[in-house]
Amino acid sequence: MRIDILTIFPEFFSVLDISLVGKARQSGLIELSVHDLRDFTHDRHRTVDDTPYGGGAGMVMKPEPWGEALDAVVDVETTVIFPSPAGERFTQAMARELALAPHLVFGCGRYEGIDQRVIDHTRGRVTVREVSLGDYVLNGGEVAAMAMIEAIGRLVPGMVGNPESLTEESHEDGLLEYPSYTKPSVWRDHEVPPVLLSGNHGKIAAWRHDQQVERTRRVRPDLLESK
Ligand code: JCH
Repeated sequence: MRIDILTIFPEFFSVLDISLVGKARQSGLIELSVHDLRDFTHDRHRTVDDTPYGGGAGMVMKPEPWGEALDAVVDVETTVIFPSPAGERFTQAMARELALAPHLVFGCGRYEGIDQRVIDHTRGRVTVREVSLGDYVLNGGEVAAMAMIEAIGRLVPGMVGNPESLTEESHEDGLLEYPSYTKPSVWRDHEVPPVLLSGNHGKIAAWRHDQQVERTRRVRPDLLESK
């Protein structure tokens, strides 16, 4: 998979070198390039923003640098993702779907966002998704893009170190995960649930499932409503 990132803060993405995605990059499974949007400006001040039509607070990202940057990286098989607080919600199912794409471009906005014509124009050419990480407001698309790249990158087919548990993880079956424990069996007077030391794999599986259901009912009852 190829990933291109368009941003005015390319240095943000240096952290990807040391994350799980770093391994996928070394193995050649993920080819990641970060592009500075200001390299697609032509004025002395490398301007990327301007005042909003219709008035209001803040600044909006100008369409011209975005048009040129997207022209430079997009081809027919590209999916362009614009992180946005106004997008559809990012989910594990979306991560799975996007992990199968040959080429992703993340358009990371700042200020109050990107001139909407950039998104509409791009949608006329390739697959475009405006995606929200969650119902809270970030200062730009970079942190959202990084979270999505980590969630997608670990699912890319052939990714080494994928545990067998990938299919039974949180949210795949609509339930939260069961709690995990390791040695020592007693720590600061807290015992590991005895069933996990019993060696009875049937009982262990049943207990873990009960824990999943109980935890989901307690902290995420919304996940049970669609079941
Ligand atoms: C972004 C902003 C609109 C502030 C600029 C680009 C994504 N889940 C999620 N939360 N926030 C984002 C996100 C993504 C891209 C950009 N901003 C800042 C945008 C606003 O409207 C009131 C406010 C935020």
